Formats: sequence, structure tokens, C-alpha cells
Amino acid sequence: MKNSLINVKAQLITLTLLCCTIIGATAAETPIETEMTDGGKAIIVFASGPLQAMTEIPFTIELKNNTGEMIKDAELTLDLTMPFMPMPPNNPKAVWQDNAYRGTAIFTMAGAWQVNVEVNRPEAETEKIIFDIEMVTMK
Ligand SMILES: [Cu+2]
Repeated sequence: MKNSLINVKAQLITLTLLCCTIIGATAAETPIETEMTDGGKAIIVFASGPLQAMTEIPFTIELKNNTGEMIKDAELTLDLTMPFMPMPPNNPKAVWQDNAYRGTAIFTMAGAWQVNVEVNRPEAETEKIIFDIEMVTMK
């Protein structure tokens, strides 16, 4: 009796893991990577893909220095623009939480976008990085 209960539990756990794996595989993300001036890497990951206009899209930003160490003490200022036309200000916040800078973006139009990020750190010069987004689709 006890054995069969354990068995059921094991099956449930297997089933849950399987479901999570499948959901994880189908939920598309949009990662975009760029380099920092010291040779480090910056990556932004949007929680959906393809990116849709007029949709709240959570994102995370990770910054690593040239030794692969995570940069945790930065204040980020974001500016979302379109490279080919002037757009109204679009400045989502990105706040350090759970090992990444996290925020929510809304692209107000379909087309190519840029995420300009100003990285301010207590002991370093301000750095500007740009993530290029090839296409945001219409909703
Ligand atoms: Cu536009």
C-alpha cells in the first residue's frame, strides 16, 4: 500500500516535470546579446517571441564583465526608440531583482527598435549599450 502511494507520487512528479519541459520548450523567448566596451557581455531576454507591438513584455538584462562576473551594482536607464523615426519617450524601468535587472517593455509600433541602455555604476564610467531589435510585429 505504501509502495503504491510512493509510486503514484513518483508518477505525478514525472508528469509535472514533463509538462514543465514541454511548456518551457514551446514558450518562445527573444534573447539579444551585445558586447560591452571592456569585452564583457550584455544580454536582454524578452519573455516572448516574436515580439508584438502594444503588448506588455517582461524582460531581463544581464551584464557580465570580461571575466564573466555578473555586474550587480548598476543603475540602468532605458530608452526604447526606433532607428528610422522619432518616437515619443519610452523609458521602462529595469531594477535588480533575483540575479537580473528586470522590467516590462511596451513597443508602441511595429518595425525595428533599439533598446538603449545607460549603465551607471558607483566605481565606473557611464557606459551606453544598444540592443538592436530587427522586428516587432503588429498585434
Ligand atoms: Cu515608429
